[in-house]
Amino acid sequence: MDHGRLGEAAVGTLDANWTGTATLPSRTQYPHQWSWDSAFIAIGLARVDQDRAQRELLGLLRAQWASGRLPHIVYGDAGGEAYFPGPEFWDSRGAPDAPAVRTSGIVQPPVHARAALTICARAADGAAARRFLAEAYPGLAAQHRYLIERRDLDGGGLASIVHPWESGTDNSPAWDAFLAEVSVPSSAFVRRDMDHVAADERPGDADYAAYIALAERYRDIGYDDVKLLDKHPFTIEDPLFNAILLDGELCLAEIARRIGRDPEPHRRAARAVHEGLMARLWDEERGTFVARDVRSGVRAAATTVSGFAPLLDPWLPAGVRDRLLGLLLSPAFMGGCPHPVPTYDLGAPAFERRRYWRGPTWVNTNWLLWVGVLRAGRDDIARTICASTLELLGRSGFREYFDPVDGSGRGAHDFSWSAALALDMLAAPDGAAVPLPAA
Ligand code: 9WN
Repeated sequence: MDHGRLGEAAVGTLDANWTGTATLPSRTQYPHQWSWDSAFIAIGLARVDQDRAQRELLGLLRAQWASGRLPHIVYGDAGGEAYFPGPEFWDSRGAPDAPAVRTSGIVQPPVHARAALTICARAADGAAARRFLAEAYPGLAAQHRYLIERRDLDGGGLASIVHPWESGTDNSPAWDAFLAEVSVPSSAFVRRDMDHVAADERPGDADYAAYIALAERYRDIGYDDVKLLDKHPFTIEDPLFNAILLDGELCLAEIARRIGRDPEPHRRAARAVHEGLMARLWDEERGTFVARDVRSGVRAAATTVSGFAPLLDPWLPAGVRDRLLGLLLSPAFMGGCPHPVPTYDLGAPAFERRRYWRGPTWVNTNWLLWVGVLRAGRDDIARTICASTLELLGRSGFREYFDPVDGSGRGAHDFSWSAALALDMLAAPDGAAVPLPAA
């Protein structure tokens, strides 16, 4: 499909998923507002509709808890049966700091500060864009403060995730060994996620039961992060989540500078995450960053796409950066399949071409890697990632994820962030307009 038609189709998909206040990731599979989806969607919308891009992000921020927690789902009118778990499951209204609107109780990677800065970078009216930044900044700063103050569980400089859904890469093989420690029974429940998507493209029942059990555990301690180390069986430092946190702090520093606030606390916070990433998650032997259990110090054995996310870190030592780029280009990832970048090592025994987060290529991780390699000064790799992502979307449509070997689409159809990030890449394939805020 030529790029003009691809762009028109992307706008059509985003229009069809717009509710009037937010963009649903998918009308069938995910019929509510999701947190990091809205950030990616706002980045794409900023290319075609400033007003909607700003409303997408500001609307999400209105569902923020008083503690700064930005929930991963904001429930709309789709009805309790449309998606499981629904609002009753999370019982957010039972938490003292929750907002009036019904939400989940967990978070997702904080791509939102980058989204806000990107919206501003695309705005024709500079004064209006600064007003938008001033409106978004307090919520974004509170979101980051929550992660840095409440989720750095032992003072090591990194935020922990307490559920695979918080990673955004929910079914990643990186969680397998940690999930095996979670004792499941949960209450009885009915899965809704296979009503529209084939079972072999979704998590297995054992993983799903562990997700529900873990979410219940967190809910039942009242979402009280002080109790996590004692009472919660899944507290993991993830390289993707923390690299996005670092990048987000640098974006916040730039936003602060533009609206006359002090950028320094954000730069210091970014630097602390950098120190934590290097000290805790860099695996010298494997030449990549890996997830780590904050309680036991045990590291995940799986080598996944999340390990490349620290390319977003401008302080990465040259030797570390070059080893990461070597692995990225190797037959295990970009060099080993026609439709990169696979989310998991192509040669790993547990690699699966179709199952969500256990091998398929995703547009949001490609987009993050695109920004990461631009940050690393590798415009040549950025061009390759951009071209192959757009080729895949032209061939198979705005699917949720793709088989990296034959390029076929998998998961939900008409998926919003696939369309939105296509718009961003189509507008500047060389990444010339991607904000890379000063370190
Ligand atoms: C659970 C909405 C979300 C994305 C996640 C993706 C998937 C949900 C699910 O869909 O997760 O949050 O039910 O599978 O893994 O990254 O935000 O698109």
